[in-house]
Order: sequence, then C-alpha cells, then structure tokens
Amino acid sequence: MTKFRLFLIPIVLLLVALMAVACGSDEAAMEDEAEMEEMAMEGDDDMGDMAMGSASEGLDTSTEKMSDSGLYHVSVSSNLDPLTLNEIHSWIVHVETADGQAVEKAQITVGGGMPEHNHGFPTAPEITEEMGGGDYLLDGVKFSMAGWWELKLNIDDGDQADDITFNLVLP
Ligand SMILES: [Cu+2]
Repeated sequence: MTKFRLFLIPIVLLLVALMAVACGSDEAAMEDEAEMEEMAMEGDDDMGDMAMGSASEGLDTSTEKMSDSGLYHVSVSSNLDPLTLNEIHSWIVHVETADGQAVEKAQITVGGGMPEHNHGFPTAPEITEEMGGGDYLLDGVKFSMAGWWELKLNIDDGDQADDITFNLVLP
C-alpha cells in the first residue's frame, strides 16, 4: 500500500505540472491573441493614416475619369454626402463614351473593397436601376472602416467591356 502511494506521488506531481504547463500556454496564447488584436487595431489606424497619406501623395481619388483602356468616361457621385461609415447608401454612376455620348443599356458589374486589408465590401453593392441618359443607380454601398477603399466597375455596352477603379478614402 505504502509503495503504491509512493508510486502515485510522482504521477500526481507530473499531472499537476502538466496542467500548470497547459494553463500557462493557454494564458500565453490568450495574451498573444490580445496582442495580435491590439496590433490589428493599431494596424488599421496606421493603414488609415497611410491611406490618408497616400491619398495626398498621389492616390487618384478623382470621381471622374477614363476607364482603364480608354473606352468610357465615367463619373460616380454618392447620394450620401459627406460619406460616413456603416450607412447603406447609393451612388449614381454616369457612363459616357470617350467622345461624350451617354452609354445606355450597359451591363455594369461592381466589385472592390479595401486593398490594404484584402476584404471586399460588407454588402454586395450592385446596379439596381438604369435611370437614363447614361446614369445608373448603384445601390447597397456600405463602408465599414476608415481608410482606402476601391470601387471597381466593369462596364460592358454589349460590344466592348472595360474596367475602372475609383479610389475612395473614408475619414
Ligand atoms: Cu478594412
């Protein structure tokens, strides 16, 4: 009996030691997670600052320009002004040919997100209505974070398609 107890002591000690190690690593993991979250939050701030910085240092934030291959002249304007976070709203997309003719009956697909964070829009913005005169209603836009967003459009007039990217910086 005594021998058996003596034999148990190191096992119990070993178990206690193992539990301590396990708890210790759990705590360490939790601390790491907390640190990573802090870093992520700081990172977001930094990226916001960077986006602001790059916006004033060459990021083209114009809301009116030529599409990538020069097929369309496109302008976008938000129905929410000033832009604010976490509010679902719409934009008007106006499409003209390079020589200024309104482009009607175009198929416009919408993409984009935050290129520095590798995420898209929190909603699925899409063209919901052609308003005539080259105007299209882009609905369901929501910006969930401050910083640099891209609004990407693919415009297809049924004959030729072209892409365009607008850079937006949310305060
Ligand atoms: Cu983001």
